[in-house]
Amino acid sequence: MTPAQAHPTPGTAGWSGGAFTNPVLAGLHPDPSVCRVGDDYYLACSSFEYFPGVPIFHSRDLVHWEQIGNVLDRPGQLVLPATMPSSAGIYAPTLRHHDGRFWLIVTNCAEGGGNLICTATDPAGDWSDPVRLPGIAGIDPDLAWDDDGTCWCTYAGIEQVRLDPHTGRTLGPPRRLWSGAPGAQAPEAPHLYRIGDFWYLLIAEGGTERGHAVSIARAPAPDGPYEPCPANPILTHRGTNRPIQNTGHADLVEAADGTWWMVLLGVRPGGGTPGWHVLGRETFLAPVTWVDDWPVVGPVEPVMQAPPWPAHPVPASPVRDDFDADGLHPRWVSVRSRPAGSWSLTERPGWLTLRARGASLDEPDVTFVGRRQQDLSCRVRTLVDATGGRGGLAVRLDERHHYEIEAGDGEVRVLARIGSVLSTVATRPVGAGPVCLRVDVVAPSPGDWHPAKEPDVLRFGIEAADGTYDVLGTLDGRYLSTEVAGGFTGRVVGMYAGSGSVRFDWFDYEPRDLVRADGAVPSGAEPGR
Ligand code: 6LW
Repeated sequence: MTPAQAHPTPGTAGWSGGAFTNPVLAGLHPDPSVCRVGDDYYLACSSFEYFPGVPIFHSRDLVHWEQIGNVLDRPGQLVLPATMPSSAGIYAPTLRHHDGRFWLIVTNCAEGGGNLICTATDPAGDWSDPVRLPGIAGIDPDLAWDDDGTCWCTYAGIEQVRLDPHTGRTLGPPRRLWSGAPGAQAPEAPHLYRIGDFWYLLIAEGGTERGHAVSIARAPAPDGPYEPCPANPILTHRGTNRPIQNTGHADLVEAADGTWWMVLLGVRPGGGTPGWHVLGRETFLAPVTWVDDWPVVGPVEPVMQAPPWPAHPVPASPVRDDFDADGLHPRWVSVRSRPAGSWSLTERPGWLTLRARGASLDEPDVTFVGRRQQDLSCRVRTLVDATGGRGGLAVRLDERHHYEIEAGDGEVRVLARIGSVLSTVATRPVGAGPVCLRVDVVAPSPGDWHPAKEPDVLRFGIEAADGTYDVLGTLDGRYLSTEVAGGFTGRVVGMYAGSGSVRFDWFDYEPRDLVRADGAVPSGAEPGR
């Protein structure tokens, strides 16, 4: 690990001077699957223990993406039981458009889950109730249709079976296809495409950590025999000091102009060695060329040459959600479920009211409404009225790794849960009435590196009406990283209730990639999305 790897890279997708910045979908957005309909692109990601599940995005240029909904947004479509560990749940969708409909196939890795298909004519929803696929026993399912209408489902292993996608019935026994490099860990994430004279089988191998890679094989027919690409793996960053690591789990799409593109997951480790990534696995974009009928993809860089068409920026997400709308924006997620009665936008109009179930973020059924942390540095605040209970602002990795600042019983507390250790970092008496709780997440400045340097620090405190910030506790961010917590997710920041009813007037999420280590924002800093 070199100091170069410690440097923050641009986190906000943008497009200027003929270049775009990666990731194109920052924060916990792994396992991207993409399809094109005319000039419109659609993309879906994994969502694990969060409800609603499978966020779905639209773009006109492959760089700027706007969330248009979630595929699994009704309790009837998605049950994630309290017994389910975090990082289980919804894994690795494939999104395709076929026969006038969008098809989404995905695995629910929770008890009673399994593989399922939902369809929609409008990808923003409503999506159908799931068709269950009891005959498909692996994760990462893919759907592809051949010319005679046969539907092939290919999944991790790599195995394949013919499927009736309308009923979920498999037709014939599954067959092993090809498993990447002999002995490679975790052949998974298959996607099957008919391109020219060949069927191509794109897979991930090497595991989703630093050894992650993308490989490909081709065959004259969907069921083989498959010939591996002599240049495999066609993409990997293993053993390099590139700022983007763990590159793998890819999907291909042909643009309307005939150019080819790859979306894939990667991470941005920060701090010293071994490097900690805190935002989860993110979605990156890279151009693809073809040589001898094999796809060629270069290293994935933080800044890359823009596609050869005009940019189509999407509206920036507002910094503030005032909770004045009739419903919650699709970006808001809850842990496992969001039952009626646990939240309300009408109980006190203009406020989000949360009613406690589990007593803390240690509990699988905590009442929590949050959004993905998408920027290496950011400022998050919320105005809380805890007169009727106890609750506040949390940065969550999972049940065993979370920091929070909470109000209740006449005081504000900063709490840190790291594995089996729970610490009250600070307490401060406060007067009656709403209090503004704030956390500044600050990544180190470029050049500020030493072998054990943390990836970021989190400063929790109270903001007064005049903007004065009283920091109560500063915590090391490495303990809210995937390398420490394990699993497949990243940070989610949000509001929770630990007892009674807690009301939130507004919630601000402000990218601050230019925040200096001392917390000051240099003049000219863009507030961002
Ligand atoms: C997913 C697998 C993977 O099923 O991680 O990186 C798993 N790839 O394909 C969970 O996201």
